[in-house]
Amino acid sequence: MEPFKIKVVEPIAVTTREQRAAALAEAGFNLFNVPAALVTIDLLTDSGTSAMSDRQWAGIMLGDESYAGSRNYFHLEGVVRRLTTYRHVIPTHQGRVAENLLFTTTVKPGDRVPNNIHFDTTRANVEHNLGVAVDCVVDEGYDPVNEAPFKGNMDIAKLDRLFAEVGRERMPLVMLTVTNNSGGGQPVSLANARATSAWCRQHGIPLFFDACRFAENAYFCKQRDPECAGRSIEEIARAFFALGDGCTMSAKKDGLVNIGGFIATNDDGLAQRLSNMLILIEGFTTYGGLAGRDLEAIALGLEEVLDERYLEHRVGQVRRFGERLRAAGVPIVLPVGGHAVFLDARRFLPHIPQPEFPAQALTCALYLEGGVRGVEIGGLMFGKPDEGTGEWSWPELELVRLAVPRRVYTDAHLDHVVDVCARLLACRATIRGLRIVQRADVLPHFTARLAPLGGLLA
Ligand code: P71
Repeated sequence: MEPFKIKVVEPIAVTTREQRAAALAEAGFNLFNVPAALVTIDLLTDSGTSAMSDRQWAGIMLGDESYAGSRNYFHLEGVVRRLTTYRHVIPTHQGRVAENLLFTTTVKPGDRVPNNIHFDTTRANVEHNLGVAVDCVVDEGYDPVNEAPFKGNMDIAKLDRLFAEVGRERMPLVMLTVTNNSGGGQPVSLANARATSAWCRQHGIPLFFDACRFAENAYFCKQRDPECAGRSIEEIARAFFALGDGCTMSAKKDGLVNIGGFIATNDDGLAQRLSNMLILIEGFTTYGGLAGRDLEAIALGLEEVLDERYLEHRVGQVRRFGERLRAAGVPIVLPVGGHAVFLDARRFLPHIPQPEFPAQALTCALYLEGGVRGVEIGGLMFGKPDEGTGEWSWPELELVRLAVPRRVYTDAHLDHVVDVCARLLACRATIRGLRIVQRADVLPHFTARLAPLGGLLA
């Protein structure tokens, strides 16, 4: 059962199919353009959508809004130092700013940045600095039916190959994303983090964690790795962080807040450069684009998220959601990750070829059928035309992510989503693909407009 009771409630939208059909057309078949007031169950993201605790709301009232040296900053600094072992704690208003700071201060044109799998904002920030983002996850990370326990692991042989190709001078840092969002929210094992760290040390390359979901990753380690079984979540998390030179973090995930992030590191010179850049784009070093009250909520959220009863419920709810989908015959990525269930659109809609955006078509169908909003992680997000030839390259995976906000929905809400998926499965032959009408070059999925090629969506 939920290890909390519900103190504040918010009504959810009830819409008709006609309203949803009109909203989809208006939105250019892009769910980012649909007003939240027309969404019944919003699984677009687990980012910034958490319900805060009464303790966090009380903390909000203790916000110290001084420009410099807010007491909430020192609270956050203390919590992050203890958790991560990193000395320098630089707040940002969300994760991608931490990425922007990191890559603008470390990446030169032509540099390679390996990661298990870059999340889209991470990749975009590397590329914005004219670097090349290289995904080096183990092969099973791309196999949606392989039930290996740590499918987020880095493939050290892929790091070796990249190094042999470009050398130390072209590799300013290595990133490791825990859990591996774009690969299905799959965890990285402590042994793999250790091996990645040893590789980095051996080659003199800094290792940074993308720590968005570090607590969920630690919980998986505790469950699946005998080495971690007897340790607290905090101990496991600290063991990870201690292997690196720093981390970027969107606190909108495991910080259990609606806005916030930070970058932390032990590198004094880098911290200085990051701080200078922070002042240019975000604000002074003790608030980084946030209000004092936000810093307090993050400090408290980072403590709450380490509670094993919370994590057991959190990860368990997502797992049960996946199990019920699986029982209904819906093809999903296995094993179920920590923050989301990923529908495998290739198997759900085998009749739609990748250039017709099967995962985006499924995302639209889920909304039309039941007011459920997921997000496409496939050809719309990661496919792109070659600058010269115009020929498209496509990602390996065509997924629809149903991300579960923390402490927001009950299992009954998720049962509705399972029903919607089952109904669509029964009529899947009527779902047809989409074509692009309008597309931006950077992070195209946010603003793209599409049109249906017929069938259910037309
Ligand atoms: C997620 C998000 C947020 C998002 C992004 C794009 C479309 C929809 C929602 C953000 C992450 C992340 C990882 C591993 C960095 C960021 C950026 N994820 N790394 O999964 O998952 O953090 O949003 O605070 O800038 O829905 P930010």
